[in-house]
Amino acid sequence: MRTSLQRRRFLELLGAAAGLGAAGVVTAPVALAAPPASWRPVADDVRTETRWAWRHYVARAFGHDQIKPVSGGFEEFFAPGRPVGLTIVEALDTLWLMELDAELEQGVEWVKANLRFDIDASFQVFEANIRMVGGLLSGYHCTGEPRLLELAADLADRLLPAFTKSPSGVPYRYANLRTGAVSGPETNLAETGTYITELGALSRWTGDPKYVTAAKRAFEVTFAKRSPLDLLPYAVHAETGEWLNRTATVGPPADSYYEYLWDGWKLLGDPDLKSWYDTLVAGILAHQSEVVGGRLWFAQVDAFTGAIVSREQSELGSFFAGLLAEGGDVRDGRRYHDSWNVVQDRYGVLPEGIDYSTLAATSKGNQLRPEFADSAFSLWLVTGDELYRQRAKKHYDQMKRTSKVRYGYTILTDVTTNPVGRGDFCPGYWWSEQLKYYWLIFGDARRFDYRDHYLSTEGNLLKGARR
Ligand code: DMJ
Repeated sequence: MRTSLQRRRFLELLGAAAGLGAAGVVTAPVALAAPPASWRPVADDVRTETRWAWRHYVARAFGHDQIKPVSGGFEEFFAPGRPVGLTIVEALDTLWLMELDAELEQGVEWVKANLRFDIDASFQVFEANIRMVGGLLSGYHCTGEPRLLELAADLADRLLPAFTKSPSGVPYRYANLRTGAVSGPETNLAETGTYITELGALSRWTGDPKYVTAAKRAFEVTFAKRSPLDLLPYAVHAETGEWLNRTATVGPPADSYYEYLWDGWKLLGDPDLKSWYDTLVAGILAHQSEVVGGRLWFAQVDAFTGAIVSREQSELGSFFAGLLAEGGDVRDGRRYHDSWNVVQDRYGVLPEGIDYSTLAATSKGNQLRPEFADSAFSLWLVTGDELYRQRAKKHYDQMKRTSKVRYGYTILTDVTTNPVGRGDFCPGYWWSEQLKYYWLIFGDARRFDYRDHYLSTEGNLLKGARR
């Protein structure tokens, strides 16, 4: 049986096929479109794989940050010997969306019984925010469990000294969760500007503006120092707010800075954020885009002269295709995704880095990355084009073929060899990102509002849960 979403799209296609324009006016006769194929079995398979991997995680690594799915061991992400159940927190909203309610309950019970943040260790503020604060908030948004919100606020309070102790307002990279000591003043754009949606949601849900105010200040300071080309170098000093280099990139460690300008506008409706996004993305399109062999790429350039300094492109940059489309530039979003699709076809699994002038792999591993599926999902939502489901399916099939091991899914050390080289760990974001994107793009998830939602850079659902 076709799902309701597919049915809606089919009716839209019928409208197009019947030549009905926007106001129902007959335009031109076209051939009747075939109904879209059912993707339900693929969605069911994603759910089965999720449950299978969860059971191994519970059996071998429950409460630890990440499973080592080859050996069956585990490891912590933030601080050695200090687990915070990262995988559980990252998985909460994914389990809820998939209606894996028994597994979700296991996770929520673990969090309520065990998770405490009075830890004498320095946590990376950016990662703690997008993964833990975001994971707890999305868990709260989906389940309504108040303890998840309390824990998110407690952790955010322990991270806030990174902002409030900074003379410039650009956050330090690390904060000690117990003492509030901060460190790591040499930072970058992603670690400066990837807070506004988690902290904005927290401000809304707690009624305390201190979180969103801190996040916005970091944007203000850096945006004000943009180059005359409207570009930003990626390295910045937290204490002075001065740039530490001249190179602009859309990849790491800048990527989610741009994403959160758009996302902050989308979730919070702050027009400053949209205006800053528009200015900076216009600068990027004017000075960083380059077409090679008919394919669109984004060079690393000197932010002050526009001179190209590198044609190396990180796999993480592929998120930018979806962002462009969400931000209204569907044409360039499609073109950039097409470019990455050529790389996916060449290697099967995207390597971490390529030189886009030759498509040679400059970094041959793959850290079980979600970005290509993320932007396929965004483009599908914006355009309704089945092409993006087909690309996401290829991404999923290749992941199953190469990364599935005895106790779960693992990173790859070399995608260019046959067989591929494998590492031994499953990053937390895998639970929050690609599993969710696959589920939402192939299924017709009853608990997800396809028209009005917000998914963070880590795939955390902060708006759009249908409870
Ligand atoms: C995730 O933690 C987030 O997507 C982040 O913005 C950067 N990339 C990793 C996954 O690759």
